[in-house]
Amino acid sequence: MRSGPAARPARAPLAVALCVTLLMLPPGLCAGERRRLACSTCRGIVDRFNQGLADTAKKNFGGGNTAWEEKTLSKYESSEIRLVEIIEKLCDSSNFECNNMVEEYEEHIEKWWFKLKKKYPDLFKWFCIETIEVCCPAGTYGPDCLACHGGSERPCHGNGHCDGDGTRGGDGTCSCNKEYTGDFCLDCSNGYYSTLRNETHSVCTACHAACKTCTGSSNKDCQDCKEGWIKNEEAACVDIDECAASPCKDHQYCLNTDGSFSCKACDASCIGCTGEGSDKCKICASGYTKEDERCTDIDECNLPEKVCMKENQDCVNTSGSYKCVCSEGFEEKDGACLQMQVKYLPVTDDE
Ligand SMILES: *[C@@H]1O[C@H](CO)[C@@H](O)[C@H](O)[C@H]1NC(C)=O
Ligand SMILES: *[C@@H]1O[C@H](CO)[C@@H](O)[C@H](O)[C@H]1NC(C)=O
Ligand SMILES: [Ca+2]
Repeated sequence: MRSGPAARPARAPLAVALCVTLLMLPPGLCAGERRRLACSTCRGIVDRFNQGLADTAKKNFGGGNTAWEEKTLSKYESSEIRLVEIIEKLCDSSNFECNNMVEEYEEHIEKWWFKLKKKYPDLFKWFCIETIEVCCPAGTYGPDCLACHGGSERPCHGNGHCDGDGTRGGDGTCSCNKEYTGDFCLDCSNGYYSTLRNETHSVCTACHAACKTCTGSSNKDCQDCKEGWIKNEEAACVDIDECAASPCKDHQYCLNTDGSFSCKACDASCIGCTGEGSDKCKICASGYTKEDERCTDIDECNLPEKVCMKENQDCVNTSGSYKCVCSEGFEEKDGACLQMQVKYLPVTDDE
């Protein structure tokens, strides 16, 4: 049904020029983008309009309902004052597209407010779709609101998004959800198999982690194994133990995982290891010694033979080594630990 003046918005030449030069898009595509934008602008205006209706619904009329109030309330309800209040808040001042659209079509909104809103209560439908023709009904797209691929009832069979859906832009083609593929989002993507398929519905479910492609849910239903998996005697895809081939460096150990593996650094106390921690060392690193199956730090400061030989020098045990430092009150000078010189400020006594 068509109602009201149905003039198409005039394509502003400036906007088209901007679109072509700034976005570097072919003019055809650009017009489609502009039509999509126009619809979302219109949708925004209608949302704000409805918000404005809600915000002004009880305006100035708290408390009891006297006869006077009821009369005035119903007068305000469809008054020009209320309409103006709502229209004032339809766009943020910085929103050029919105302000432009409201300015261009304000008469339509007024006409709807005073004459048509009882007959056409859905402002979005009346204004955006049927009157200024910047949007389409859900499930349709393009200048003539054609049905999306897969039909307007369930565009893309409910398994994807129809390009331009609900706008005067787009081309109606489907971008399918990751599980689905094909022009109509009925086929299963690689890694998914069909669990339901009839004329109108298609449901695809993820294969087992081991499969690249499959016909069912288990690792025996794989057509091809995913990388990192291999077919065994029972034709099931199973994890490859990459670690069996010792792929890691000398200071690393290998960790096998489902479908993959990784190389991890050995503990600092090890030279070579078979796993995480100081209890998995092949050999202990220098400064460490095996103690209860673990490579533990040697306390060089506690060896029978003194390691820090200089006078006034203390030994400090560190992980994998030790340090020789001057004792408190002594400082390093020319390779020796000398008593610290306490410096006194010269005292001036001028009296
Ligand atoms: C197709 O499957 C869906 C989902 O199970 C079902 O609702 C629908 O009735 C089926 N249609 C036909 C034609 O069998
Ligand atoms: C110092 O030596 C002891 C051995 O008695 C050791 O347990 C400790 O962890 C070592 N290292 C440090 C940094 O304290
Ligand atoms: Ca593996």
